[in-house]
Amino acid sequence: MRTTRRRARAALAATSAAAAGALLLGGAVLAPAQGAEPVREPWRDAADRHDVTLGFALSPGHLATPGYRAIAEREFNLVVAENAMKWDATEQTRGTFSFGQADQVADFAESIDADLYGHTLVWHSQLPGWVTGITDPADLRDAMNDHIDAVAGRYAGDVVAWDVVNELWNDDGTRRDSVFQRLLGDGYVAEALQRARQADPTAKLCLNDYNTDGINAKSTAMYDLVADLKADGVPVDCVGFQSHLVVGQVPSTYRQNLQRFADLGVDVRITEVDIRMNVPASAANLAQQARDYGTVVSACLAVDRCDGVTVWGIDDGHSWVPGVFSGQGAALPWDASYQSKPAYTAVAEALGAGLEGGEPTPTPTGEPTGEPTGEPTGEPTGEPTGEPGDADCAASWSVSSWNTGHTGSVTLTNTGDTAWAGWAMTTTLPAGQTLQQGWSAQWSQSGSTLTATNAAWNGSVPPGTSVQIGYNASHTGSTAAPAAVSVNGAACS
Ligand code: G2I
Repeated sequence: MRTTRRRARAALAATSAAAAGALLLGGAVLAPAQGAEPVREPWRDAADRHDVTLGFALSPGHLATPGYRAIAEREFNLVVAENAMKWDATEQTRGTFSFGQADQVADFAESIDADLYGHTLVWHSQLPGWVTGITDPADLRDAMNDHIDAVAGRYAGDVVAWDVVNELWNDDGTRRDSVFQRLLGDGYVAEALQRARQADPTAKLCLNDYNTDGINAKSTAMYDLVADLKADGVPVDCVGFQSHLVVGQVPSTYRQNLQRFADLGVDVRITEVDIRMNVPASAANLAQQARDYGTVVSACLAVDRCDGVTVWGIDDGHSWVPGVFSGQGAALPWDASYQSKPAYTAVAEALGAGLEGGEPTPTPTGEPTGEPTGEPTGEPTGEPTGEPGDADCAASWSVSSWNTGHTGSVTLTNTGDTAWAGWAMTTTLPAGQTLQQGWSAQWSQSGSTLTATNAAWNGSVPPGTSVQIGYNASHTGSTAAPAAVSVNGAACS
């Protein structure tokens, strides 16, 4: 075991010295880098107020680049190794462990007083050939146990959570083929979790996957497994949702999915978010990407057991996306020159980050929305109000309920030809429903009228794009979705 200490996150509400020190580098303000933009409070300081962590995937070699390093030091209070703690990086030869890069990641996390997140112990990918070549189950079990003992044991006490098993599912919810699945069967997941608990009794132990972000066959398979593991007393503390997303496609059930896992009694985390698009990036896609990042962060903040959000990298110049998805990229909140993108501001605003030395939660420069007032803002729709045939919006409303409450997920789509420069949605809640809390908008209820006005970061909605918002409500029996929805006074289809 190394001797570094775990960061006491809740005790660190104050602005970090590292963050303040990183503001200036060579006389230039680095984050955000565009001179006309206000300088935001660091993400990590705003995140501390919510008792969540904002993380990034670190490849330690990039720290030699000043622009990268300054953002890393300023914005994040959690660090995960992008590759350095994987099996091929730590045990390329059986029984011979190399922790050089992994230690650099751990040391950097400690140097900025950030949590260290462990990724990953058991995964079908980035496995050395000697592991995939094993044919005897007992031999593989020994190899897996020894690997977990060595890697989790080395960082025991330092790592707040481990992705113990990564990507165990196919998209249809069946088990993914791997040497572990083939030789050890379904039980390898429980075995790995139990071994990890022995190796590091204090780290939370997680299962992590992609395409499990909304409610679907794959996430339901994960859900059922976690329920079974907990029923059997197997140590599973958390589930990671990678959220490698496509612009404009945050699943409508995103928050609801996080909540159902939280309700099972595990913590959740967005572990690897990036939001890709065709490149070169259009302004419309960058704006949609900002809304999507805001939706992701807001969803986490709306779920009590969500520990935080990790971005899979910092800048578009160091991202796995272009190498795997031809013609796509621009998936991260900073561009390849370390200039902040609209997504950076959206995350800051979702966290309630204020201006440095100034106002809390300001309206971003360049956004035409102004303060949401409950009234339609800016140029409304160009259409008269109220006629269903004149609608230039579409609304989809889904409700997921339990005994006394329900969650509503709402997608509002601009079906007109003109961008919404701010929006206000109104509807009538069925009798007995009372708003408790909402996200990605400012929500209020007066009598049975429910209103949601845009947040500062999602007011601008170009034609053909959508915003996703949601809320929790109590109910006295009826969990029906509202019958009719209006945006800026026009009835939606
Ligand atoms: O694929 C995206 C992520 C999906 N979830 C699990 C994550 O661990 C995974 O991360 C990516 C890294 O971002 C890439 O950097 O995992 C890839 C491997 O599956 C990483 O790519 C590998 C390249 O394939 C190797 O050729 C290269 O040697 O990165 C290695 C180190 O640069």
